[in-house]
Amino acid sequence: MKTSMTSAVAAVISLLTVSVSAHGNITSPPARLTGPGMVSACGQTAVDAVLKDGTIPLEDVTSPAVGCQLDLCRGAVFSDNQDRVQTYQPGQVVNMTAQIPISHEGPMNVSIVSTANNTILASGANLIVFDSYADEKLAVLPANNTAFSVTIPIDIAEDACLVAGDCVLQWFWFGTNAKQTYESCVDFVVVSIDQVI
Ligand SMILES: *[C@@H]1O[C@H](CO)[C@@H](O)[C@H](O)[C@H]1NC(C)=O
Ligand SMILES: *[C@@H]1O[C@H](CO)[C@@H](O)[C@H](O)[C@H]1NC(C)=O
Ligand SMILES: *[C@@H]1O[C@H](CO)[C@@H](O)[C@H](O)[C@H]1NC(C)=O
Ligand SMILES: *[C@@H]1O[C@H](CO)[C@@H](O)[C@H](O)[C@H]1NC(C)=O
Ligand SMILES: *[C@@H]1O[C@H](CO)[C@@H](O)[C@H](O)[C@H]1NC(C)=O
Ligand SMILES: [Cu+2]
Repeated sequence: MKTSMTSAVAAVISLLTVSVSAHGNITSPPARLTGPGMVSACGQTAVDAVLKDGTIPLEDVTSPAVGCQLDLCRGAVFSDNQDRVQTYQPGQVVNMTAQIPISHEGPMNVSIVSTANNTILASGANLIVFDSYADEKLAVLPANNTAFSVTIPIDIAEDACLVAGDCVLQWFWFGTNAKQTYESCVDFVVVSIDQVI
């Protein structure tokens, strides 16, 4: 009995060890990943932390180098993600999926961020907003926590988001009590309908 008890405890502990380091990220569309550009900006230690847990909160990224922009896309940079750029039209509905292995209740939004200045584009603010997201008190999360959609604004400035790397759809979630921030970014360009035709 002692042995099976010990191994049961060990199994629980190992489960906890695994799950403690898994919180959330965007799984579709393809979101920014790490690469050599992020190693240059943030350092190998920070990148190793993200590689170890792709759902890590900003606060747990180890020893980010000075100049690493963790508060933009968790430090991931465009140069590492040039082959992941999505093309959207104004008014297009973009389906997104997230994984949330561990919940921490708090606000979430997806907004268009100008990467040049890490500022939310006026027309792209709060394309979706949850005042209360990832509530661990719920037995099951609402389906829209992990599958939702945003609409590319119809009135997006004509000269905004024309160049790949300029704009990201940033998923932002803050676990209020946990004080943990999660970010994933989808690089995209907006083409007008005339350009498509
Ligand atoms: C999301 O996390 C998984 C690990 O669960 C990782 O494989 C994947 O690269 C991460 N994606 C992003 C966009 O961070
Ligand atoms: C987006 O999701 C909706 C609702 O789940 C679905 O009806 C639609 O086909 C999806 N669109 C794409 C392009 O996958
Ligand atoms: C929406 O997300 C941005 C980051 O893209 C964040 O700065 C802002 O506080 C969020 N808004 C709310 C209401 O949580
Ligand atoms: C941030 O940069 C974008 C793109 O260059 C620009 O449209 C926007 O006005 C800038 N916002 C601020 C607050 O500087
Ligand atoms: C998500 O779903 C819940 C329950 O189904 C609903 O009450 C809530 O308004 C939805 N939130 C958003 C932002 O769509
Ligand atoms: Cu946590």
